Order: sequence, then structure tokens, then C-alpha cells
Amino acid sequence: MEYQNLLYQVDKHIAFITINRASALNALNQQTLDDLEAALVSAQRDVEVKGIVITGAGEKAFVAGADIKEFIDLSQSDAHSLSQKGHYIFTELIEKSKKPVIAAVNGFALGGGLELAMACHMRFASDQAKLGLPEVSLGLLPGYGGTQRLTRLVGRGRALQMILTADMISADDGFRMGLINEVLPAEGLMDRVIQVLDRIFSRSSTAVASAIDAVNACDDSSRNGYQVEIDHFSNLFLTDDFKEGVDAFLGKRKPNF
Ligand code: CO8
Repeated sequence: MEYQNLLYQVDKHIAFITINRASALNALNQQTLDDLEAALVSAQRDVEVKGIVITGAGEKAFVAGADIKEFIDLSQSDAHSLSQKGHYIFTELIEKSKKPVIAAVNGFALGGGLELAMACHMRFASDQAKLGLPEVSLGLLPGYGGTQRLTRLVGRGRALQMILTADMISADDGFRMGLINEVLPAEGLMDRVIQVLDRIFSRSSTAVASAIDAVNACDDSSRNGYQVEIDHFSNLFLTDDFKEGVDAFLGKRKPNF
């Protein structure tokens, strides 16, 4: 598969998706969104892939937002379709992914870029990263899920402060408010992300997928999250991984999932 604006590489069970428009600070134009969708579908279909990392090319930016230069030609209905498309990719292909998805936030994560990071299951950031939802400074508001996901992650007061002021915050401030899992020196960022994924890969992938779905149910008003947990928990009793996990514990050995 040829991608115009991203790099896709699979190594040791990890699909690395690198948004590759460094000259535009990796802004998500429509082509990049198409590439991202195709790369995520490939990663989901590839049985060799157990986890996904999303990052940005270059040292300056993760993703500096949707491509503002494309906005000029958009009608209201184009903007609606594009927002809807972004929501589909971020929710269905990232947030609901059965394989863990980690954002390696290597620089500016602004607007649609922070929204992309927030759709991922975890966010690890370089100490140089800057985060923000600057859309109101353009006469807009976040359009790829930011009003909802930021509010869930950091609470209404802090979400509204970030959204209404349009100010950027540091990675350390993002860590303090629960937006960022860990802050690392830039040179150690990817090693740490790989280390975390390897740790997850040593666990039961079936249980991991169920846990992601149960946690997602917390934000899904159409489902009772407690019931989802009960159903997944009991269904896991039917799996080989459960038998292996318990057998390994009782036999005082490492499980072989
Ligand atoms: N879109 C298009 N081009 C961009 C973007 C962007 N979001 N961000 C940076 N660039 C381009 C610049 O135009 C510049 O290009 P050129 O060299 O051709 O002039 C190049 O990247 C380098 O940028 P700067 O020279 O501005 O670099 P600085 O270091 O001076 O500043 C900043 C870095 C602070 C990150 C600055 O570039 C900036 O403020 N960028 C815009 C950030 C922003 O407002 N993002 C939000 C966009 S809106 C959005 O994301 C909505 C999401 C929902 C969409 C829903 C569907 C429609």
C-alpha cells in the first residue's frame, strides 16, 4: 500500500504510523486523513500486529491540527462530512481498536492533532511537546471529538479553560491534569512506548481487547458499563488464555499466551 503523507512500518508486532508532512507540522489534510484510515485498517487486519503507535515526523510536531489552508474552500456541508469522517476514524478505528493504540506525542499536538492523540488509548509525550485546542482562535471549535474527550480526560473546568482560552499547555501540565500518561526526554520517548506495548503483549490479547471494550463502555451512554464488564469477565472463562493464565499461576510459571 502506498501512502502519500504517512510512513507505515511493522516491526516486532507494532505498527508504527508516522504522519509525514513535517513542512506543514504534520497538519491533517484530507489526503492524510485518507492515509491514516487506510493504515489503521491495515494494522487492524494484520494478524502480526498486536499494537499500534501513532507519531509525527520530524522533531517539531506530532500533528499541528487539521490543515487550516484547506478550510478556505470548504462549504458548511463539506465541513460536516469532514468532521464526521474524522469522528469515524478516531472512534471506530482508534478508540474502539481491540489492539492497544498509543500516541507518541513528539511535539506540537494542537487542534485535530490533540484530538487524534486523545482518541488513542494512552498518550506518552516528549518534554518538548505543547498541547492545545486553539480552534476558537479561528472562529471554530474542536471538530474531531475534542470537546467530549478532553472533558472526560481532565474534567469540565480544565477542558473549558483550554478550549475557551485556546492557550497551549506544556507536556508537564498535561501530565498533571491526566491528559498525558508519562512525560519523557525526546530521545527516550519511543523506547518507553515500545516497552509499554511489549509489556501489554506479554498479557492475554483476548483479555486486553475485552478490557479496552469495557473501559470504553464507561463513556457510552447506550451501554451499561457494569454489565459489559460482567459479560466480558464471564465470557473470558471460556477462553484458552484463561485456562493458560490460571494454570501458569498455579504451576508457578510464566503464562504462554
Ligand atoms: N494547517 C496548515 N498548515 C499549518 C498548520 C495547520 N494546522 N500548522 C502549521 N502549518 C504550517 C504553517 O503554515 C507553516 O507553513 P509555511 O512554511 O508554508 O508558511 C509551517 O507549517 C510551519 O509553521 P509555522 O511557521 O507557523 O511554525 P511556528 O513554529 O512559527 O508555529 C505553531 C508553530 C504555533 C504550531 C503554528 O504553526 C500554529 O499555530 N499552527 C496552527 C495550529 C492550529 O491552529 N491548529 C488547529 C487547526 S483547526 C483544527 O485542528 C480543527 C480540527 C477539527 C476539524 C474538523 C473537520 C473540518
